[in-house]
Amino acid sequence: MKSLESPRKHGDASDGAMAGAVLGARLVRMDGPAKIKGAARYALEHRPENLVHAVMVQSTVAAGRVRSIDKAAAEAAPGVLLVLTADNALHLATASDWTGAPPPDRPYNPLARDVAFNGQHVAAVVAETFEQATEAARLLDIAYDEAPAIVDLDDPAAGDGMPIGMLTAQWGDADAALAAAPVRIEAEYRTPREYNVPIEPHGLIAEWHGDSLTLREPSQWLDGMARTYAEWFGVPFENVRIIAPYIGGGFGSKALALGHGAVAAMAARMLGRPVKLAITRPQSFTAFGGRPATRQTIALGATRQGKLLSIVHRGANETSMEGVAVEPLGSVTTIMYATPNLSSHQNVVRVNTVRPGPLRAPGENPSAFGIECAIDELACELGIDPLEIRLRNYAEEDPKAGKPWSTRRLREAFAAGADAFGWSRRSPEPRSMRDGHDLIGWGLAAGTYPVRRTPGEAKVSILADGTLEVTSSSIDMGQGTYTILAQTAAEAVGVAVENVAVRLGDSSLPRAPVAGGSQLANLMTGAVHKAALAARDELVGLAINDPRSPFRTLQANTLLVSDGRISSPRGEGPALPIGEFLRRIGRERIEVLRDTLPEGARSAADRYKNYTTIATMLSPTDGDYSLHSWCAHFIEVRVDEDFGTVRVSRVVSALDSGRLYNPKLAESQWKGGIIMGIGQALLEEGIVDRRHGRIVNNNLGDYLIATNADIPDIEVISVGIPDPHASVLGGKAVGELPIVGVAPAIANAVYHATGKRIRDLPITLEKLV
Ligand code: MCN
Ligand code: MOS
Repeated sequence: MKSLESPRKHGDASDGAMAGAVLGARLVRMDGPAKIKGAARYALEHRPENLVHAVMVQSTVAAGRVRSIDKAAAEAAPGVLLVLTADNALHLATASDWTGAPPPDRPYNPLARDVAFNGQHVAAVVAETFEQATEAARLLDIAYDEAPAIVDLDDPAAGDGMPIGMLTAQWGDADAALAAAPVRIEAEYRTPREYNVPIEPHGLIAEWHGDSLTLREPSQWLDGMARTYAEWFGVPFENVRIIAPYIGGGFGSKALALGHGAVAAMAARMLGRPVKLAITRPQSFTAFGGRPATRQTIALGATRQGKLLSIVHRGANETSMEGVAVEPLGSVTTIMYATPNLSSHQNVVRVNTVRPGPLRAPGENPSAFGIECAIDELACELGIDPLEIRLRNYAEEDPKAGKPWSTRRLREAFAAGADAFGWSRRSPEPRSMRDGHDLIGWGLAAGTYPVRRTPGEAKVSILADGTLEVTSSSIDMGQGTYTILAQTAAEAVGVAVENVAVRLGDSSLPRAPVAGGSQLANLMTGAVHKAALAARDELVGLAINDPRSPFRTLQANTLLVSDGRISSPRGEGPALPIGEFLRRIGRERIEVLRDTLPEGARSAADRYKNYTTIATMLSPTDGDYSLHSWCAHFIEVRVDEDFGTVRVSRVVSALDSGRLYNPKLAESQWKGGIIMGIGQALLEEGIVDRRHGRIVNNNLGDYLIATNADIPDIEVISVGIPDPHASVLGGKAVGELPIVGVAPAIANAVYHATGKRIRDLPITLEKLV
């Protein structure tokens, strides 16, 4: 049995697994059995010798200054080794951000003196046990000079914010066209603060050996986070190793190194012992930010036949006092429909909150909530079917970039979804479909997510026992990376997928870019494919040329590799298992490292930049085409007429993610995203205590996410075709696409059921009764 950190065997490969090609087969997740059995060890489950425990202490005011921290009682408490505050923290350097822009030359202190939000880290306590550290943290006596805070987007003191010029989009004369349009609608749409809440909370174990730092920390981007730690502590990048073979979800929140990580590494350095620091669930609402609250106004001008003449869009999202986090609210608005006139602007508004971060489909998600509700409102205004109005305004090319789509199977998605859902049986009037006490509503919305591209690197080894090993510092937080990379290598070399071991989640392995922006599957299958083909070529070359090869006498110019055997395409001579061949020629292994960097961009500096920043990431419109995934959600709700409770009773979604490397896993991604979308539509909302700017529902008991009982059967239909412009193997983005459009489909269904238009999420019963 190999180490559990390199899951090797596929589980039950039923479900048509072996039917057809290996890549594209419905294999179960190869990391599944270790997780189900509890054999998979997550970062915080490790117990290095001499381990000590750190806990974070967070501010209880939203603005002002830490006047004093009396540490005496805490320092005297049993087991306490160190009490860290802004005053005795190690001097760290500010690290560059993820774009790689040079950082300001000033120190970085993860512990605050000046408080910019409630829940900001102000101190940490390290003790022999977690309980001792927790108890001592309670003994810290912290006094604040409290200042007035801006609690949220609606605070009168917040103002309109500042414009983000980069996000302005305009063509034609949107205001004039709107004023002249025969039909106009205008409304404001809002989404609240939403949180990532992955089931595996954040935290790490940090350990120094001399100037080398080893971290066990869940991460969506080992190389990017390693760069940040290296810059903070002024050590070479190669000295930082992050290990995370298993990750319990991230949804965007584990892409960047965070303040608590700096604190743990700092404490480990000061004490010369490994430090474990676990962020508690309540702290995870302020140790990093989720999706910021947003508001947008959308005005649509149209002909009486429902043809759009103008879109005027103004959006704003909240950001923190110190950072600028942008949730691009025009990302769907500007490309979903054909319109001769458009103007879209966005502001960010500073409030006293932790800096918001990415949460599954940042931008596209709230953007679609606005435009996909608005188009529904226009359809209702005009008495046109919501599906029909979307087809009348179908964008045949990218209206913003003026480039052709590489593939856009949205028409096919509408058709397949409508057919499976039975959309033609919808009675158009609101409140016209009911079942006893339940008002029934059918709603529709479309979604999209861009295809981003960054080069990747992978190593494929053919071992003496005939098995393959794929290694990469990319990660699997549940998406299925282990499995699809095994499938890719198996198919390219010609061995059974059961004979492929994949090692991921260690920054000492070949480099990989961020598992964010739904790009990893396409990038890493591309890199593994290239390395695997090269490994196979080397194998065949040896079989043809090596003096000890039994194939040498055939004088063939090529050989077949399939089912783990080498043979002649003409059927002459032996069919030799790969392992036996390697033994005969006395080779231990064939090892091939390949990357997909462009020619001439392989210098050490280029590689460093590519893997540790997003500077080299191509946008969906770099090149001749505009690259996006697309989807259409058809959703049925049942609203209890007396109580206003909303149940989602049926979901049919048709999605275009291009070619699927593993339909079972892609469908699981899609269903997961739709489930998150249901939670977003009906439940999720960070509630701010207006007196202290504190998130009051900072736990999974009060911050509601969808549970099994909230989720009906979900039918997902793939309408994608291979897209050669999007990626080496023809796939497009999968992970974030499905959440886009779910909330507006539900809001539209609720309107159809009740005649009430709810434009601010979540759609709770008090808004309906
Ligand atoms: N896939 C496929 N065919 C394709 C593309 C993808 O079969 N053409 C499948 C594969 O199983 C692949 C998965 O879909 O592993 C996701 O691929 P991709 O869309 O490239 O997304 P990433 O691997 O880059 O994963 C990140 C993405 C993001 S950005 C968020 S946010 C998110 C998401 O994945 N967070 C997740 N899905 C998540 N799923 C889980 N379980 N946990 C999270 O935290
Ligand atoms: Mo995903 S929010 O891009 O990690």
